[in-house]
Amino acid sequence: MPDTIDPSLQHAYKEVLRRNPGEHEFHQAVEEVLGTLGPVVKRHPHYLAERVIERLCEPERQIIFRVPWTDDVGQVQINRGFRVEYSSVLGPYKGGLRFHPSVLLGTVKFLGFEQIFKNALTGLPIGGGKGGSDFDPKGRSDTEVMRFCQSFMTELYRHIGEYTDVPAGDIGVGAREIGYLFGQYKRITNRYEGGVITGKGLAWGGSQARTEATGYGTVVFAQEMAKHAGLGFEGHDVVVSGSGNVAIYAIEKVNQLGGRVLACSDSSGYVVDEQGIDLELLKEVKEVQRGRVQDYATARSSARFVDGGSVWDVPCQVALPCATQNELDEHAAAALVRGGTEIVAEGANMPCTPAAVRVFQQAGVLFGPGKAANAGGVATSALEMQQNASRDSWTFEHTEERLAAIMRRIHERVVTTAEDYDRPGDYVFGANATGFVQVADSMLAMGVI
Ligand code: NDP
Ligand code: 2IT
Repeated sequence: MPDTIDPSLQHAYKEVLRRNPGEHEFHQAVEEVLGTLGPVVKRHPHYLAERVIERLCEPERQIIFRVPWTDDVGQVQINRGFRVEYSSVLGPYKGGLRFHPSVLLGTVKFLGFEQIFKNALTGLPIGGGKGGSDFDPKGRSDTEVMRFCQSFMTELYRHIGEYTDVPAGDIGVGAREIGYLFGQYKRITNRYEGGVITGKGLAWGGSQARTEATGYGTVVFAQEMAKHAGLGFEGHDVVVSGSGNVAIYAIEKVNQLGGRVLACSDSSGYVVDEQGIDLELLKEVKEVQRGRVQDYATARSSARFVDGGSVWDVPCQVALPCATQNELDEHAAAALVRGGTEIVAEGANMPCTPAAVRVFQQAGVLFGPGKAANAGGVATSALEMQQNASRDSWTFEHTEERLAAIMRRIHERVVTTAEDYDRPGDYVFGANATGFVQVADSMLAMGVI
């Protein structure tokens, strides 16, 4: 039993291990949250008596289904689809879909568990859920992706709805996939129910600034962390991992705020560009050509590609992990500390291992966990739902201002809770405790659910 978990919560954690064998990422996400809740249940012992934590560790509903489809050469392919409807206490289940060959039930459960507390932090009426498939869109034609998405939605449509469960994108699911998914939902149900899915195109019910929201929000959160600690942001060297949706718009916002992004990556390696990443070129390579960061380096003389290396070897003041879970371990964290990193904000979900987080905290590096730092994506999804419900569409400026205000408010809530428990600067504690208390109190108000 990990000694990070307060004795009063160890039984709940043991049950999670027993009931969910082999789901290491889910165990890790639960351990991380339970590991911080000791002082909270000491102050509010009725959470223990009412078994709120045991209830929250068990998803409300888990859906697993077969996704058969035919590829371009006529071969039948079979994938597995998931939707974990984790908690609807604050609103309809809300969270993205991930299409990646590594996706297992435990992956979706870890992401759904995180999503409950993240969504609570946004202050908007959204519950927590997540879904996806072990389908790999890489190397597939548009028609294959379309057939896969249509088959996936042919099962999923019966479980979702504007007041029930509202999916969106995540790794491997962007505007193209959302279009195919929404098209099939509309066709099966004969309803133009815009609020059933978010991340839609701007011409058909999408929100301005949703594409940018996660990356922008992460950088706004990092800037708030810097301000709170009396540090600057302008002129800072920044390293971003990944080169997908979150990474690209994190880079864009760093540039707008006067920082310089020296490196970014994908699963094959990383690029360093001493002139700073050329965002237009990166967007062309990744968003238009669906290429690799190596192609970026080939097209730019100031850049070099490092095959298979760790992007965290590049010294920087601000590190923004924006790729995937457990991509930054304690060795990478130690390299960053040696290189002078002052702030780490997680654009991805759970990208830093628990050992890496300990290295940062022991070294006095400010560490913003994903639940708080990357909440701007789902928050703007909730703004998309608002616009759909009111048959309205806001300007980019208005939507971005709402996003920034939400990120500042999350920062304030997290900092206030941490101070209230005499743990100033502990963003991990602040985020978990704030999200948990809101969800727990709401659950208790609704009885034994
Ligand atoms: P994308 O699919 O757009 O991009 C993912 C990026 O991460 C790619 O560069 C990809 O490289 C890299 N990556 C993925 N898996 C691995 C891996 N196993 N090892 C190394 N690199 C990897 O996804 P997003 O940008 O949308 O998502 C990135 C992270 O942000 C995820 O953790 C997601 O859960 C989180 N997130 C996303 C939100 C959103 O709104 N999209 C909101 C909040 C969090 P490659 O192309 O080589 O696979
Ligand atoms: O992890 C996340 O918060 C997302 N992938 C976004 C979810 C959403 O519903 O916009």
